[in-house]
Amino acid sequence: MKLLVSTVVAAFLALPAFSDTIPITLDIVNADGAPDGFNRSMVTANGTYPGPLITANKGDTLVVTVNNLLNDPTMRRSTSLDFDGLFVNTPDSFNEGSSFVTTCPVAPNASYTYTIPLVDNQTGTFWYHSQLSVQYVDGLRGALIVYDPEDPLQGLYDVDDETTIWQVGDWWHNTTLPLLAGYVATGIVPVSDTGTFNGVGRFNSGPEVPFFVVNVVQGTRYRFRIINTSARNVFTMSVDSHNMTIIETDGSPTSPMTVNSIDLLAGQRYSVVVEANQPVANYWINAPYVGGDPTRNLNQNATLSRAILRYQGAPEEDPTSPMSLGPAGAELNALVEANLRPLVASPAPEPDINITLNLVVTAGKAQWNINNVSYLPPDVPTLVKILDGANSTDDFNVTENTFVLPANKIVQVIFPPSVDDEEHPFHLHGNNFWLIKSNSSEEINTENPIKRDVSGVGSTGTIMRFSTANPGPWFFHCHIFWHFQAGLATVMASGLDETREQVHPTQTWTDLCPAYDALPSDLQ
Ligand SMILES: [Cu+2]
Repeated sequence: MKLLVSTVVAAFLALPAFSDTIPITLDIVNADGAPDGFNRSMVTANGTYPGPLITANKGDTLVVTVNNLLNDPTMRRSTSLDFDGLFVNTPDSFNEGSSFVTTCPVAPNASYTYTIPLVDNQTGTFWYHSQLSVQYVDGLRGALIVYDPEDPLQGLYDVDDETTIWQVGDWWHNTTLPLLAGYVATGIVPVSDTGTFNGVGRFNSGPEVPFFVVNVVQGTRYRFRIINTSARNVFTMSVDSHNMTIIETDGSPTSPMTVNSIDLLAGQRYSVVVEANQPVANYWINAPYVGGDPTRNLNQNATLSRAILRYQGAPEEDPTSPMSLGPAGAELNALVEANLRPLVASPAPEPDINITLNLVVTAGKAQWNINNVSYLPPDVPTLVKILDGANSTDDFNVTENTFVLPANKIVQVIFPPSVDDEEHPFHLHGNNFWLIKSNSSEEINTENPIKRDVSGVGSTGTIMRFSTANPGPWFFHCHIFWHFQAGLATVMASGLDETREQVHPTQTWTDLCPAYDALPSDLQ
């Protein structure tokens, strides 16, 4: 045992020699933009939607400085950044960015630096977004890629760079404060105007904004990294006349699996290899979406959600083939999540603790309950309460829906089948989970389940397991941010004593709460 430990320590100490510190500055500013041809004020990082691409290599440390310069009163003025899918070790949990769970938001005209070491050799496709209310709906979202210089699947593709990232997302013409007020008044989740592909989209009767063009060279294999940065919509991705071979699921390498259509719920990511093996031409990349009743928003036209795969040598024009919604009928070979397997198979550990979560909506209201509790953000963040000595469930508000768990255990979360027209993409912060039962199948798989950090909860039921070896208060919520805002969230708070021992926040972090609390409500 002693030998083993010293080997592990030696391997760990060898890492920093190869790791870099990646400094990134994001000015969070209101900027006018027209991703789909409709001009509106947005919340952005550095003025663009999507925000600037963040890249790093395995083992690097991200040092992200956020300067909050927001000044548009129709949207939230404070902000907070979450780095979706990254493992965050307990000592760094205070920099994890979840408003009122691990931090307070950053006030207008203030700055904050999130320092996040990339741990556990984690690599893959991630993204960042505001984690304050539904602020990311206003545009504050961007890709975050962690490259693996020793990728075991590198032999399957030739190109993997800033040109091979596909960000699809839902887009609204109105800003979030009025949209949220409408949701609260009616209980009807806002239906998006548009879907965007790398920040470009079209709506019914809108201007013909040029579709995003993905350039390829015949005979080359591309690793496309697909991210659904939506707050609601499900996107279905396909490329006319081309297959997609999935090799990564939410940052976990998966056994190569070839399909021709992939559904992504909000927050989900996949890497796919596409071989440019067809005649030189233009091909549609189809990215139709669903999210609510389209008759509630007549701007919406999912057929217009697409991009162009353009072979070198092809004319600079739209493909001549029909704008379909992708393969259908006998042609369809769609991803079934339950069929995915990890690249390296290993069984899921047996659970020590079982938790059943029942999701119920209050009819006609913007209110979701989990086990009869609708989550409300506390005034004092969960982590602050833990550092101040919280020891049991009683030390948190009932509406924090916080599950106090021991460290170093395996927790199984069971979502019974739920009847609702939308699948809820449940997302665990700071960690990932074994997907024991996918909503896509009746099969229970403890032998070789995939690990991911967002999976759908719906009509057939879902079972996940996660380890509490990395203690902390980890948000666990629906990634339909309208539902999240309506209370569809819990906090999995593990190892409270261990958290106190390991978390030593900076004074700058400690100062965030009094600064935020002192703000008038229109600046919060
Ligand atoms: Cu939901």
